Amino acid sequence: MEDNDTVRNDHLAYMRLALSLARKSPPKPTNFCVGAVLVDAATNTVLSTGYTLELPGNTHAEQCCLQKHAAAHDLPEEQVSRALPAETVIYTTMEPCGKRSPGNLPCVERILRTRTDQKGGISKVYLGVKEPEKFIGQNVGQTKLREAGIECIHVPGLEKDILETATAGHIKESDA
Ligand code: HJL
Ligand code: ZN
Repeated sequence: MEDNDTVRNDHLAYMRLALSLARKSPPKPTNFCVGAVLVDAATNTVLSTGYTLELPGNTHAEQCCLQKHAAAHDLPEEQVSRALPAETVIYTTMEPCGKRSPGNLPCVERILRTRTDQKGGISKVYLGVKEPEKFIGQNVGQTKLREAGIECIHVPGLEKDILETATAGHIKESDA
């Protein structure tokens, strides 16, 4: 018997959508191409989508998702929680970053910030793969989220495609 959560939301379908978004990200050797989908789990509807470098600047998928949703409600990203339903969740092909290059706020902080007012904000993060230890060593993203009471749930099944897409712009050993 499937639990209610599985009945209401097709996690793999949302992860596939996130992967199709990740494929739109311009490949670059210094980051990962990631896709993200913000979902109202109560009504099973997509609120916003994003992919790495979709918005101007050095933008991450989760960041684009939140910034686009905020902009659609005439809000700055810091106040996006005002436009988030009580059961908001995010699907991302790669676990959110806990650390970024200087001057960029990590996506974990952006997600935690949605929970600072009385309303729920983002309560669950569904992720396709952990971040490979290539740029920042071990990503502390999931640990930070869990410590703050946000559930991090691995959605299995697309790891190979997600990693191939994420590293599309990387220099392969065979090319060196
Ligand atoms: C996630 C993204 C993205 C990454 N991770 N979850 N979503 N690009 O959209 C993580 C990776 C960083 C590099 C370079 N990638 O992006 O650790 O310049 O992209 O801050 O460490 O850091 P910047
Ligand atoms: Zn990030």
